[in-house]
Amino acid sequence: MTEYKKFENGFEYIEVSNKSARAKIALQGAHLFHYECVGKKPLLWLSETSFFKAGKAIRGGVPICWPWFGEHKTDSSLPQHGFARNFLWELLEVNETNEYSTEVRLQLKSSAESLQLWSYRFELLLRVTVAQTLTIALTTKNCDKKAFEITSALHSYFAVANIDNVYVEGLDTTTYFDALTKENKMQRGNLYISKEVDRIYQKVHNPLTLHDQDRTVHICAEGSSSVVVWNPWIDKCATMSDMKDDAYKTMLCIETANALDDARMLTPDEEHTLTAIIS
Ligand code: TA6
Repeated sequence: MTEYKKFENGFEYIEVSNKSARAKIALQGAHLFHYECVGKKPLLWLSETSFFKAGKAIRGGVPICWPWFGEHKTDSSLPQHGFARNFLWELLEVNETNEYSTEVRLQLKSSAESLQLWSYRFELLLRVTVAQTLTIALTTKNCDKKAFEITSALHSYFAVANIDNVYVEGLDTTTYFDALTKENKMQRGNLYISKEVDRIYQKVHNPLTLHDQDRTVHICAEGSSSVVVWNPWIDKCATMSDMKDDAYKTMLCIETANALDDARMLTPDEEHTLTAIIS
């Protein structure tokens, strides 16, 4: 079943439910902000104090960072994480494949507004498959006459029971850029979170496993060899207007990305798909 809904302030989203799972996707940013399998806890974390208003990304779920990840390389006045998450996308199709799987397709095309921010013509297609496994596929098409480079991320916020009892398996011996110290380091063993973590792991070619207190979440990627792991911890969390002070305890971002050296160059008419497969 698919329902078209609005918050009181007119913020539009669609709610998809089938025999496997239920999901909510805002038209702004094609932003998946809820996903839960039947009989299980929500998979994605959503801030209790998130804004749901035009032009401000929802805090939680899976924001789409595109066509740059983080701060713009040369113009810090441009929005952090690009503009795709702040623009209104077009709902193309909801395909109820069967009772257990639904595919939602949303599109964002370059416009006079986007060309103000980034001077390339493009088409973005997001496909979200709501089933026992959640699949999120972001396809970029270069519709311009010149090549362009993108960095991007499916900035997934995962709900965890208690950050103190969590670890991420699968990053052992990979190198990462520590955005806090601006240093390159190597991961030794599993990743535990006991302070602010803001890391871009490079050359990751294997699935990751998020070990939560009472569940494990498997994260596979296609079209990506970089992973961002972020938890704001106490001090940074306290500075964020759309996160409660203790929110850091129940969330962890593990982001399927094309970041840093994993940036992607697209020639005219070329396409690239960044996919996260979460189960
Ligand atoms: O993905 C990690 C990160 O780049 C952090 O540095 C932090 O800024 C986070 O994204 C959230 O960014 P946002 O712009 O959504 O507040």
